[in-house]
Amino acid sequence: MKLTLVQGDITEQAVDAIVNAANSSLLGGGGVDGAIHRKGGPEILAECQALRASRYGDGLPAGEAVATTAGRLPARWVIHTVGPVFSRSEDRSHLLASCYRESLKVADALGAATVAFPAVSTGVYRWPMDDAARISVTTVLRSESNVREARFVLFDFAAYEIFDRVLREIG
Ligand code: AR6
Repeated sequence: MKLTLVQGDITEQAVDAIVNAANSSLLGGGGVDGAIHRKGGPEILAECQALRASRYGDGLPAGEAVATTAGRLPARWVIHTVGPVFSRSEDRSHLLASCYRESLKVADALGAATVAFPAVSTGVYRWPMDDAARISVTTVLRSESNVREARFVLFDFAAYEIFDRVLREIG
């Protein structure tokens, strides 16, 4: 698997699947989640509501992932994953790593060859970017997957620089 980095907006990526940093409700929110639902249109929310009614009555747990249509976005699918809220008193890094592993499993099941990831948990959920970059890059590099390209899409240049440095150190 090739790991690439770009600075940009994940909703504009022409890949097979983009990953959403969702919350357990699957019913939308701010940040990446808000942008995906706004630009992708109501079809995404309709599928999320159906998933709540069928498989996830109590919500999607942190660390898990599930796919829907991408509606009007250039991608074919949105893979919704729920990152952990950062905590100084409890190590939740296994849950953050799980978001990337489970998203890649869902991508494999879909037959997606190209997948774009945001920096899950680094916005509203307050995970420090440097630590998140380390966990995310390590997990993706170690994952067994048929995905050809895993693309990290960093919203601002500061985040891009951090991922770039971590990738040089680890990759
Ligand atoms: N493209 C790429 N990255 C983005 C974009 C975008 N369009 N918009 C923001 N980011 P966040 P979380 C970056 O808050 O921390 C929502 O309300 C952003 O700069 O979207 O996992 C959900 O419904 C940050 O680095 O996700 C949940 O309630 C990163 O994406 C909660 O936020 C993630 O920030 C999830 O919080």
